[in-house]
Amino acid sequence: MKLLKSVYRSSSFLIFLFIWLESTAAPKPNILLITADDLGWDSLGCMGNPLEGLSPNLDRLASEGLLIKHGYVATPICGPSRQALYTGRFPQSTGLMGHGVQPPNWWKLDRSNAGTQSITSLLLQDGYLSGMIGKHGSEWCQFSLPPHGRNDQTGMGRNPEKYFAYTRQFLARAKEEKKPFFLAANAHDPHRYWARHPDETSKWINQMMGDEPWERLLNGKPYPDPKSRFIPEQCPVPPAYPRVPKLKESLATYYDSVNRMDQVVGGVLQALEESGLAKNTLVLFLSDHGMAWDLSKWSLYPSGVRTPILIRWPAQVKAGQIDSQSIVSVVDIAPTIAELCGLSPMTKTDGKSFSSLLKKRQSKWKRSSAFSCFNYMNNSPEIDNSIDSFPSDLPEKFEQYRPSRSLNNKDFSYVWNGWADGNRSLPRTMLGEFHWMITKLAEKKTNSAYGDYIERKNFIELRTREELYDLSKDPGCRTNLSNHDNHQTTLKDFRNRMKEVLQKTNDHELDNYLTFLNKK
Ligand SMILES: [Ca+2]
Repeated sequence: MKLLKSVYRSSSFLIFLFIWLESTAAPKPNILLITADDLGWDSLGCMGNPLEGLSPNLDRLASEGLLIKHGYVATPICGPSRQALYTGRFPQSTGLMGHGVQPPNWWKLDRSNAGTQSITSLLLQDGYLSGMIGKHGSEWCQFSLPPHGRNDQTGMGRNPEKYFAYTRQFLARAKEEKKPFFLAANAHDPHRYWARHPDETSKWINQMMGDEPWERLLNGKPYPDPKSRFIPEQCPVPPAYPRVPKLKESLATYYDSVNRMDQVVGGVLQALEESGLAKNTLVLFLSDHGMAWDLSKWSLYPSGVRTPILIRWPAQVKAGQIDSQSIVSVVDIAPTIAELCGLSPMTKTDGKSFSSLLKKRQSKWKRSSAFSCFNYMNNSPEIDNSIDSFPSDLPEKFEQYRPSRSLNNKDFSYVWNGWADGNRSLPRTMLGEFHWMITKLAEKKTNSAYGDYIERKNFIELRTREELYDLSKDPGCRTNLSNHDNHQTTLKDFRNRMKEVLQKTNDHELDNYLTFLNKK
């Protein structure tokens, strides 16, 4: 009897303890995920860009939390990069590798993406109020509220007022429903066409806005012009490109778009501030990949895949932290959010939680390099139906298929271009404004300022099978060291690591990579 009484007493105590712990447990954090579209990693003041007034809102955000300087996306084009962000999986794992028909038939023959989770759906199932404004993310993403992404709703993703208004409305609803929230606010700047760029025509705007009526501002556009008007001569040129006036003119319009993206972020943050929910809201900012020029977008150098990751969470993360050492991959973000929000660990992810980086500087985080890849821009139904199974010579059969794989860290960039044979070219869809500009400029060979333009033009089109760059000496990735005697140990190390990643993710290019290595 005594024993029974004691058992009864201890279970009552446990139940009481459980209820008490439940009621005093820290409230779940809110998540505000903000993304830029086609933003170069070095195009923010907090990342060292010297252009005055370029990104005041993001610079402030960085100073109020933790700035991780070496973040890397999974692939340098919109759709699959965002899929990787939300699912925590690389493109070869989900089959969502480009735009158009997804996944391709040949991928589905021996792989499946069943069981792929997205952080947005997991949070929704956990009781979060979830929503999205701007560019949509992933077919696995589900939200409490319909995505607020139409061009008339967001002013083509470039109207700060519209982002402010929707965020305010969304946060009011979260407060009313007394739910933690997840909101993805995705700016379309600085995606082309850039502000005041000659290609930013009313014809293009009308085309983008479609047939439905839309609100025209005084400038005749659905979005305001940026507050900035940067002077071309003062515009810094990223290290991959020559510092010539023609390029600076174009870059000034890019930087103006960066400034307007910063205003969009400012609007979203202002709405958060006014809601009174900022303290327990984890704000996370990153870009989906680099600037829309050749050697950046569509490329696997840091200019294509590196991004700063800004994290502010006043309740848990100390302000003023800068982490210049840690390497974080975009596939690490979803598992990190899952952990911080108290969800079960994601089961299918290719990443891992970096929550230890948020709480203490001396963390156990270990990632020596980040993997990224490129497969193709667009897969069409005709092409998809004409290819039965994955052939090792797919680049010959499908002009869009240009498989590249890379490993990046703060010291080196290693790239393998499985398609490059010295003759085969990148398709037109992967050749941007810079390529066409230098093609024109290269005609004026007499001008010594244009230097090695012809050589660069050929390199942009053809690349080479294997590349290795020492970023401390060569941040613009211009001197390929893969054949240099004194870099063979580094090269070997990267090859081994690459082999491991391709094996671990069951990459369809693994056999081609092994064949390449065997010939070495
Ligand atoms: Ca993009």
